[in-house]
Amino acid sequence: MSEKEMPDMGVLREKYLRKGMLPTIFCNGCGHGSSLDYTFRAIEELELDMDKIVFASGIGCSSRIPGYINADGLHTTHGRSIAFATGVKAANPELDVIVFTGDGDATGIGGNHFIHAARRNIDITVILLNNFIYGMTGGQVAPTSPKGTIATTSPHGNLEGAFDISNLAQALGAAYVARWPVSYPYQPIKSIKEGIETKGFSLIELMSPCPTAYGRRNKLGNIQKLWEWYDDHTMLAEEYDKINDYGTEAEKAALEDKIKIGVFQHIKKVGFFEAYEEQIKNLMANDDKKWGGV
Ligand SMILES: Cc1ncc(C[n+]2csc(CCOP(=O)(O)OP(=O)(O)O)c2C)c(N)n1
Ligand SMILES: [Mg+2]
Repeated sequence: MSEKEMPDMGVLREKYLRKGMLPTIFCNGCGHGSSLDYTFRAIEELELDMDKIVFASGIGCSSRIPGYINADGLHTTHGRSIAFATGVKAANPELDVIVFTGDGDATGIGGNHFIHAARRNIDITVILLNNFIYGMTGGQVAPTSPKGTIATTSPHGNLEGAFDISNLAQALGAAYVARWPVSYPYQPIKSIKEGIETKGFSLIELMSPCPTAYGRRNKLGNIQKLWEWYDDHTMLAEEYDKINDYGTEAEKAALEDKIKIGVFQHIKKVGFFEAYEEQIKNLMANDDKKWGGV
């Protein structure tokens, strides 16, 4: 995977976990712990200084993650992690700011913060753990829950269409957008690394199984079944797009059942704070034109 010999996960957990916070609140089979491992691995491979990273999160099982990392972190209010992260980056653009958020946190109550941070190309990395449900509060339907989902608030099946957050981020011009199930061990690590290294707004959406609040009610309570569901319901972007362009009508219709995965967007563009610093520099250099003639 990398040129450098990597220590195994046990060594990385020893190095990066905040031991006093253990055990985690995660249920058996929850994918959120894998996302934490993948992040440790990405940080190790990039040889980042933990004193120069700040983690931020909102509320939810996924949002508990910064508490388990031995680095500075902000565990904020539901849906507001991106607003806090923006503030941290504004105060000190030297820091790498990494947000852990849930699908409910980022697409429901925090939807507008997400939209405008992506649109403004704020230089933060958002790791969004999508388990298709409000996990922490016991399984209410989320904006990401697939049609037909059985949840405490949709006991007869969800009638709404699911929110494709990666698609939205692309439309907003985010610099980096990728989606992977946590059952893929290598690609999430690579995407987290690329996301951190990309200037501007990065979204890494990780499909993270929730056997307790989502799986149990949807006949996918056994973790193996959830992983098989991921296998059956995901398709690599290249293949998906080919079918979408050249497939038969029947093949195209079958895409309705598939979630596209892969790296969707990787653009070189100036991040918001970089542009801001540049503007200040120019204004200082042209003091007489400071107000732009206004
Ligand atoms: C303002 C506010 N509204 C509602 C809640 C209740 N609440 C806590 S976590 C949560 C949902 C979290 O879901 P998600 O972000 O998907 O994270 P998960 O637990 O699934 O990882 C909700 C609605 C809250 N804490 N604060
Ligand atoms: Mg969730």
